[in-house]
Amino acid sequence: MALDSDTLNQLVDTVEKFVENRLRPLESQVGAEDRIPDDVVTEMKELGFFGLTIPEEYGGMGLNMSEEVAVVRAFGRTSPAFRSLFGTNVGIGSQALVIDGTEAQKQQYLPGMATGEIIGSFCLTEPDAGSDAASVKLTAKKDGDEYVLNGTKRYITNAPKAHLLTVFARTDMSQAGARGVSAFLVDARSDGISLGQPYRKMGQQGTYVCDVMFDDVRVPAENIVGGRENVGFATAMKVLDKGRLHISALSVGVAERLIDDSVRYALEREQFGQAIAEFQLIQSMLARSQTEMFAAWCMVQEVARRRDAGENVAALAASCKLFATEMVGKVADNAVQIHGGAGYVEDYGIERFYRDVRLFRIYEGTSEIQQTVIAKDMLRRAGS
Ligand code: COS
Repeated sequence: MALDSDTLNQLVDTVEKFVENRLRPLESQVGAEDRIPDDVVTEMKELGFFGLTIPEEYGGMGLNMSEEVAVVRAFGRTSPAFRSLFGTNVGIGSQALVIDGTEAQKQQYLPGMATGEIIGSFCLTEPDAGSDAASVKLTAKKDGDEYVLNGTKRYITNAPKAHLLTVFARTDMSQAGARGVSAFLVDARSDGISLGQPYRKMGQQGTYVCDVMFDDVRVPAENIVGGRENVGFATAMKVLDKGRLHISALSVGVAERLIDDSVRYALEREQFGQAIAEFQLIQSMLARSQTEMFAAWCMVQEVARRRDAGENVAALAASCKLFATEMVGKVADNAVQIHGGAGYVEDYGIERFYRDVRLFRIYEGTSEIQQTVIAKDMLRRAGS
């Protein structure tokens, strides 16, 4: 649905205040302890953040893409770990169901996801299937009115907390690529599922990521997303089109935060008898950061609008993710440079953001994969 502008402004305002007053003071604690305090999780559930994009008829807020990017941008102004907590419910962990699920599947799971009672995870990546996502090897063999799943999923965000897994598995063993893949809704507590140790990561402390192993896991046939075999790869790609816009908006929000911090520091810090903000080489870093952040935000808003209007935005979403995630990498690098020694040590939190944003260029499709998607679309158009 489209909210009226007052309601959307109120929602963004609520998020901005929550980020400012509640989350920002906890950033260094979350970074050090590698966990988000339980009372914050409860408050986020109460504020409805887990259900931002889940349709209203299932208890969510039903934000469209333009509204989602506005809210996610506001969440970008603090450590990405906080957004990750509900990010899979709002994004890749629920959207296969929202986009392609049957009515019965939606009714069964979406209300719980909207409240945060059910945490969803998206299980696509495997030890040998990352960028080449169509080559998934995890098998789902039909046995009566069930499927039996065997294999391993890797680097699964929120898996340690998940109740519902969207698992992409090979149902047609005679097809090596995209055509033989189906999406399943799997109860994370099913017999035969085990979890790896949570990964120790370069950044984004406070997010939970591990491997998920499937050993003869029996899943009812009715849990195949949309009730259709061998169309799961297209479902995954549709989910990722949306996810890539979401990560782009998040990148814009983080960039704004880092630019604000850099401006403040440049005005305070004095060298050679004046604030370093007076030096044109510092101004150059600030101006480039601001310009590229603004360009990314214009792209994100335009593509979100076009998706809401029903356009296929696969290549445009890839363009946004490529540009916005590379942009925030440069902005974070400039922020460290402007802060100098203060940017490299822990105290100001800048080095933490520098490490956190590195993931944006990797997950939900690397920068290289985004270029592949864009170029393939260009060549297809030229050929048709
Ligand atoms: N929306 C709907 N359908 C799509 C689609 C999209 N955005 N993109 C592809 N498809 C469909 C295609 O239409 C095609 O269907 P048909 O076989 O019926 O024609 C099918 O999916 C296969 O598409 P394609 O041939 O383009 O697949 P490739 O194997 O070449 O892979 C890439 C495409 C590389 C782009 C894909 O594997 C990818 O995005 N990889 C990165 C995965 C990723 O982001 N991983 C992160 C893990 S999740 S955090």
